Formats: sequence, structure tokens, C-alpha cells
Amino acid sequence: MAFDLVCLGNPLLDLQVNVDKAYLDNYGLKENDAILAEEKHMPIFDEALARPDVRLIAGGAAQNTARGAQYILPANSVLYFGSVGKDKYADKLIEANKSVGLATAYMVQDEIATGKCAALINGTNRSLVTDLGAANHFKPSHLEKPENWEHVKNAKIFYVGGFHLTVSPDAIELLGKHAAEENKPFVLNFSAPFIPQFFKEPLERVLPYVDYVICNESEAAAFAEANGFDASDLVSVAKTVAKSAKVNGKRPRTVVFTQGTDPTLVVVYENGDFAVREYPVHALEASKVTDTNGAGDAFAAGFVAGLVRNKDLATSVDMGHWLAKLSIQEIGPSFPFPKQTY
Ligand code: 26A
Repeated sequence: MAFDLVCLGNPLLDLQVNVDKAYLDNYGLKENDAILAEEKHMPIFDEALARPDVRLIAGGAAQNTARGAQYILPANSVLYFGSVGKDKYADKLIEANKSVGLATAYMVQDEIATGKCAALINGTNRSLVTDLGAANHFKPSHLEKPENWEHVKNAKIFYVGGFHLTVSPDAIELLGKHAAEENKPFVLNFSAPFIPQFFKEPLERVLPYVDYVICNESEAAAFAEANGFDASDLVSVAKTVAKSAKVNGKRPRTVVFTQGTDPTLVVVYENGDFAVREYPVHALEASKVTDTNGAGDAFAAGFVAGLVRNKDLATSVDMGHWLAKLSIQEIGPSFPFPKQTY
């Protein structure tokens, strides 16, 4: 079977709970952030599981995007790579993927549990604390297995979560090189401020393969700070990213900065010129927002689904806004049923 879109990321099960600011303060967590759990954060997972309101929801940023894109696209359009354990958590992920028809080619770890993310919801903010578990053991050799490489060769577009830079930059580079050689679009999401901040070298290594960069305003600011340039002017940050080194000269670099409810900024660098545009999001009354966990992933999903459908940039961004609006009305990184169509 040939899948148009191939995605790579860290499959996680989200343990979603509502917490107050004091709970976040106690663990030194920001209200809106995503981090890798340190030893001191480990009790959070058992505390979440012990809460009566805990929800176990399929997560993992790129997996959410893969599900969202498959939600929009015709059957058998999307395949997702990642690493899971052999446990009930993985069964939950498989069930959620099945609900939208997302195909997976998981690498399975016999001895390591599926990764989990405590999604600590505080009003319209979400603080994500992740214990990668099995997701941390993904290897490029999994992509190189003949049956999997066949999927890579058949793919038309690639989407990779920047979060995976903490796991296997080699796997990302492998896909990036293939995409550049074959002139296929390669999309990377910066995923969280700590990626440009603490994974600067691996990000620098894969960025030249990227045709489309997607990130939010705080990730853009973190990128600017990590590279020592002014973070206050997002347009100039986007231009710097757009102009940075690129392997595939046949495609322009497109940089997409989401900004919550503010308009999405898009900068394209082509033939020595910048095109700068802004697109407003789809309005939604605050009272209709259930939670914002997965909003950015849903945006990316709608956007890449637009690319798969060969839509223009404005339409692809609009599809991202449309799907994000649907997702923030659901619990966690989920999509409404019966299915809605764009
Ligand atoms: C490496 N880290 C920290 C992560 C993640 C992650 N997905 C992959 N790697 N930390 C949080 N997430 C996921 O982000 C989604 C919201 O955008 C969560 O699982 C959540 O579903």
C-alpha cells in the first residue's frame, strides 16, 4: 500500500488532568510548556493516574498530527512511525489510531513501557511533562527495513515532530535526505521551546532538509534566543529561518508561525525575495474551548493535509485553523465524530 504522507515521532499516551497553579509551582512547571520529565517530576504520573478525573488519551505530538491529517484525507493516506512497548497503553494508541484509520508501523520494545505524557491542564493553558519510555528507543534501522523503506519511497510528503530530535536525529536526517533527493516536501515542527534551546545542534543538522517549518510564537522566540538574534520581531525571526541553509534548491523555504488566537504568520523565501503574509484564525467563543492540548498539532495536521491535497498556502493554513478549532472543542488532541469535512 502507498501512503501519501509519512510521519515520524514519539508515540505517547496522555494522562490528562486538571490542576491548579499551586500544583504546577510545586513542581517548578510553567503554565504553558512541554518538557522531558526529570527524576523530581516522576511522582506526577502516579498522582495523575490516582485522580478520579484522569483521562487516558492518545497523544505524542506528531502522532496527533498524523491522526488529524488522516481524519481529513481519504482512507489509507497517512502512515506513522514511532516506538512503543507491549502494553495496555500501546493498545489505547492503536485503538485511537484505528478510529480515524491511521496506519502505523511501530517499532515494538519488549521490555520497555510505552511513553506517557502528563498533560496538566490549567484553564486554557497546558503543561506537558513527558516520560518517553519506549519512544526513546526508536532507531533509523527500523525505517531501513525493506517493508518500511518501501513506504518511505512511496510517500509524497514527510512530517516530523521536532520532539523526535531528542530521540533519533539520524532517523530524521535519513528521511530528510531522501526527501531532498527526490524533491518531496519535508515538514518539521519545532514542537517546544526546549528543542531550539537544548537541541540546537541536532536541529541545525536537520534544518537544511526542511521545506516547511511550523512552530508557535514561543518556539520561534526560543530559536531566536538560542541563535543570538532579536526575538522581539517575529517577522525578522521568520525571515532568518526562511533564509537559512537549504539542501533542496528546487523548493522555497516556507516558515509558519502560529500565535494562539492571533493571526498565523507565513514567510516564504524564494529567488532572493521574502513574501510575508498573515492569516487570521477561525474565531471561537472562549466558553467553547474545552482544552488546548494538541491545538498546535491539529493546526499542523490541517496544514499538511492541505499540502497533500495540493492546496495553495492560504488554503492549507486555513485548513490548519479549521482543524485546530475543532480539536480545542474536544478533550485532548482529539477530533469530533461524526466526522466534519472542510
Ligand atoms: C520529547 N517530548 C517531550 C515529547 C512530547 C510530546 N510528543 C512527543 N515528544 N511532550 C509532549 N508531547 C505531546 O504533545 C501533545 C500536545 O501537543 C503530548 O503527548 C500531547 O499529546
